[in-house]
Amino acid sequence: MKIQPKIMGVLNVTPDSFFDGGKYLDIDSAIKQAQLMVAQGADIIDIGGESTRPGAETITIDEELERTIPVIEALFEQVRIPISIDTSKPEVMQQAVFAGASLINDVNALQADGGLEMAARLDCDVCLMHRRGNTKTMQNKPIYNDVVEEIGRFFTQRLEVCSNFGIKRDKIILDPGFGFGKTLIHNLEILKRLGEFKNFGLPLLVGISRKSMIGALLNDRDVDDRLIGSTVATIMAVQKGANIVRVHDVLAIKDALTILQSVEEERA
Ligand code: 7PJ
Repeated sequence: MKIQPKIMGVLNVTPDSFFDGGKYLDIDSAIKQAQLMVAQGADIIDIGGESTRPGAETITIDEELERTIPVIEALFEQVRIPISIDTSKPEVMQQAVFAGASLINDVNALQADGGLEMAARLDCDVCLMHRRGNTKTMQNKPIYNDVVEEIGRFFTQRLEVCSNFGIKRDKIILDPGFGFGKTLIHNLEILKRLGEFKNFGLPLLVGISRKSMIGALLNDRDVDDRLIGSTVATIMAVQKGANIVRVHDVLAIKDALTILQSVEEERA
């Protein structure tokens, strides 16, 4: 089995993201962190200007542009790997791509007004993530009959809509959206059955890194102490077919993947 997943390093230029919020608000520290992640083995850098943690405040387009665009411009000059923009706002997608981003990572799966038209026009890669509700409502007791089946149905619908808008299927990446409107048990079921999403024949992206599901499984472990748990869960996702892993801790994940790949390929 050939396992060649890509590592997407998270770079949040926000004051309030749950793990790295406030750390990379100025351009210099953002660039330094991105360069560190590249040196550690990141294949993609994902820039986010708006926290999507449960209950987070929404911000204006201008605020999101001010936070993200200068960082993307600087990164585009200084790093040689693809830059992804974590946004749901069409205006931010556009300016981010003009500034050098080549992947739109939308936790809202292009459901904002104008999102589909913009993604079609920009003609770059798009990650469609599943979530239930929005950041304010998504943790209100989500109920699913069969969570994997329902996410799959959502993917089918969004792929059809994307196709109608002229977004080519080979540009699309799917993500079941761990923690977005799911209970702990739903998240476990999604991870266990992740391989079922391979039926779409598209790359799968997963973001588990330091999420509350890891804390919950480890006796409410604080976010700073979830590295081992999130590394193990991320590697399990890779073994079940994840092609891109969105992580805060590039070095740990790179090491874990190196071990996994060496064993699978029986070579050093
Ligand atoms: C995800 C994301 C995820 C994708 C966030 C966090 C919350 N984008 N953005 N997938 N999570 N595609 O990092 O915990 O799971 S923000």
